[in-house]
Amino acid sequence: MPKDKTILINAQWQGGADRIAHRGASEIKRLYLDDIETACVAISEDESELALKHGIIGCDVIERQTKEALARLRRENGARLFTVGGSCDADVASVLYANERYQGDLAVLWMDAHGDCNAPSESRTHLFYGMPVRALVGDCRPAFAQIVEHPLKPAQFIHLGGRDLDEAEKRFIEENRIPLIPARSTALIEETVSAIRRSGRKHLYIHLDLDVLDPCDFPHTPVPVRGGVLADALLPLLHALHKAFNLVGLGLYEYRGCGALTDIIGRIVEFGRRF
Ligand SMILES: [Mn+2]
Repeated sequence: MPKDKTILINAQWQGGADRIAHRGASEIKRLYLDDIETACVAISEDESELALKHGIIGCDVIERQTKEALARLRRENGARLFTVGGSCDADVASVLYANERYQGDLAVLWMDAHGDCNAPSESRTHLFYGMPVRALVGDCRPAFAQIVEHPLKPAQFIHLGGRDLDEAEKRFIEENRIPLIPARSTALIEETVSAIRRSGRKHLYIHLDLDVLDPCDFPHTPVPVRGGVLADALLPLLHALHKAFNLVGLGLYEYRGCGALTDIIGRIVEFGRRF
């Protein structure tokens, strides 16, 4: 029998080459998830492992950790998962696992101020946290060729809240007709539900980069961008999506620890534990 829910701590930080995301994941584990069994991915803290390869900073260590995270998720065999990161790229393993488990019948809602969809050749920074969507669709080859055995299709993605996109990212989103829902849509829930419905997929995975939120409401993230989703709109959206779809995964990323409990993280984690 599969375990119903896997809670994975994946503090991978190498995608942003900044250990701030590692500390953020550890803080969420310590302050919000100390009373519950979690699976932890072993993450290197060695800053000498950030060599550039295949256009990706830290390619080797990121590949190794992603493989380990995926193997761990397969062993845990949860029907649903709640992952706490880490930088956005830590979600590659979790999305791959969900897509594998539900045999491609999966829509991925990518909630993020950024596109996260540069190919290695398009990226100016070569930081992998700007590339996870392209890794998932198999566009980071030769990197990840052995890990992404069954790439997702761009049509599985819906983007929400993107407002700081590079030109190459805008092109990728347009050419693949990926729906891009504005953070301040006056019909945020309806627009999101209908975009996911149009994908034709039955299962839903939500990638939640905290920088999708407006920095006035939530500033504790490494790369804040003005004009985000209002904190009061986030939980109603998550609950509405849970009601409308078969929610099988949630990933929470890019927390810059502030050393104290916050209401919004508390509510997201509570949702992640319960859905
Ligand atoms: Mn991101």
